[in-house]
Amino acid sequence: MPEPFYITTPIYYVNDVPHIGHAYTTVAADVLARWHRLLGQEVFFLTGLDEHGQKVQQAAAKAGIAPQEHCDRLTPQFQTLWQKLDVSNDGFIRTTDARHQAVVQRFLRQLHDAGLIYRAEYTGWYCTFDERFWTEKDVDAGRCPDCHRPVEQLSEINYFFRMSRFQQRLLDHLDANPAFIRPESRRNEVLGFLQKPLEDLSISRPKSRLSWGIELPFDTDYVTYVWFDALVNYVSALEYLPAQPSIDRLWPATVHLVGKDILTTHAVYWTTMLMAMEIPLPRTIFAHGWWTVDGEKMSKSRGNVIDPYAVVDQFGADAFRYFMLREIPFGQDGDFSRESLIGRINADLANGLGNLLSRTVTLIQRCCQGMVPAPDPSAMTELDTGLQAAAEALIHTTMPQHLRRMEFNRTLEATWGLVQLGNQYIDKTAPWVLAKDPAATPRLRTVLFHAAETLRFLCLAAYPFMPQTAEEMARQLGLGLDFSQALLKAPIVWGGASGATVVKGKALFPRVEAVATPSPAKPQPEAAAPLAQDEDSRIGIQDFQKVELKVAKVLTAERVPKSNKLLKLQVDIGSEQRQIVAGIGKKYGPEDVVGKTIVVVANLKPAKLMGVESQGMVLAAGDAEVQGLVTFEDQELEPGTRVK
Ligand code: ME8
Repeated sequence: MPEPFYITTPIYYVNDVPHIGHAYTTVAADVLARWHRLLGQEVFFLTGLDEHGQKVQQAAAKAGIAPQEHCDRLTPQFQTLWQKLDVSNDGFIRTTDARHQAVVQRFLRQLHDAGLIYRAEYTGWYCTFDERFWTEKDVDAGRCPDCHRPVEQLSEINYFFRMSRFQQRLLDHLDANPAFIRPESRRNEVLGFLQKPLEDLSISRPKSRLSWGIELPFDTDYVTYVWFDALVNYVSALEYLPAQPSIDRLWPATVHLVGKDILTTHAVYWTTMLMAMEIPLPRTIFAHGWWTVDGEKMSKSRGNVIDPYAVVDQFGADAFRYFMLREIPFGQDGDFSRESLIGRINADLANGLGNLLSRTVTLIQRCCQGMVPAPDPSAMTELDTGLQAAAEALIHTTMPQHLRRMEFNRTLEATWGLVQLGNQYIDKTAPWVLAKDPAATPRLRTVLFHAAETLRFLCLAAYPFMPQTAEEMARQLGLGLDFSQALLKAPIVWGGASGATVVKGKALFPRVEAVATPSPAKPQPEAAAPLAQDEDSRIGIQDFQKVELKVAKVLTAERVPKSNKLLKLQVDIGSEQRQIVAGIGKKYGPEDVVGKTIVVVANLKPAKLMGVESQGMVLAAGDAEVQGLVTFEDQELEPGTRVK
């Protein structure tokens, strides 16, 4: 039996509703959970809420309700979001659960009895926001070195965990286990942090200052520091949550996924706590990067917090999941903008994957009575074997390699490499041309089989990232795939799509017009400096990618009556024939352009010119007067080939 895969997210504070940052970590964990289930591993995926501490107490006070009521009101906001995002967590923990509190108290007593918790007076600089003390040398001009809010001097009797005792053991562990903290840059941060002597950790708060917490079992005047309470969730959950998780079977956790903001609490506090409790350490702590919005830190005061509910309602869960994991390498910081999201939806999802599925299903319906044909070995070419090899390499080699390293964006890049190859394959093999020649039937059947089979592999590759899309693809392809099964436990074998009855369905991803609502209200700077003219009119690559440029072959041309400027062209753009009205008639006559290989904009909304419908636009040089048509003179290019 392979080792179980136990993955956790941070447990989020319930001081406010969830935002895209919380969704990011949770979706990333979900992708790994789904992937490992496909591989046939036992998976336990834990998420939950951190309900104690000052932040929650303050939020409840602001709302004028008791802290527990505040937590109970906010909990569904997280749980419903996870449902909307198709998060498949096995466990959901709340730290106000009496069973979790009992485990925390047991650990506290154990450490106290072992002399690893002691009482002492401490004077230091306290940051209310971060709920922690800083020493004189840490404080930066009266401000917290972490959040930069003002700190206040406090002298207090508290209980301390002898964290300093474990510094060398932690260094030794880091040394012996290079993959313990990932990525490498974060490991180096922790090593840097451990260059300074490690101090003991205050693990209590006097009730006179903060009452919302778990009472210390050995002093009822105190509650437990929220981080000591919260971190214990990763093991307490295994003791009592439903679905019979078991600490013996599941611990040590395979991976704690966290944001870079809480690296130290996990890499130093949690690991030393575990050492003190004589519990083995997790295999990996992975700290990912930080999302900003339109280049700015996300914050309530800036009014730019992105509501994941609104994004999912507008664009769907899968588009959001895809974008978050495709846009930036996991581990690095990234910027969220509606423009980039829409760019990805149109370019990768609608024009890429959606187009591949829709043209394949349409062609199978049109040419093979809706049934995926079997290939004819005598009609095979290198194009087919190349496509098969690429699909097999993706599922059996590239995906496992990248996902082992949590390289989500590279996994998706590789997957979309296959999507592109699939679309190019259809462009090159031109099944609509083969369909016209009865002698080409064996080739036609072979081509359509390969396109459908590639999509079957793509279903499996897409599933961890985009579960709804994978289900819909499987449905349209007529594949009875049950994704709750360990479909990749044994290598999947090329050939399974033949015989399936395809069902044409709605577009996987309708194109999104970019003019929708702007990013959430962002206060405008009072006197924004005007942008330089050229800077203002520049576009990003995503804008350019929205324009679908394709190679086309001019089949026929004639003048539009009563116009000396317009020519009516019939062009082959690979997937279909189009009528395009072009304003090139002063420079060219119909006889000049027939047979030419030109470039057209294929995704322009149809328009009427002098009463004649035009379903696209040709590219030509010149301003008011056309000076030359963009053509490919000496290359044999297939109609439909993408121009970038
Ligand atoms: O820290 N970009 O909870 P929290 C990326 N309760 N990820 C982000 C993000 C952003 N802008 N904002 C939040 C806590 N996150 C503690 C954790 S664990 C035992 C206790 C994600 O509600 C990221 O995972 O402040 C980050 O670490 C976490 O939310 C912080 O959530």
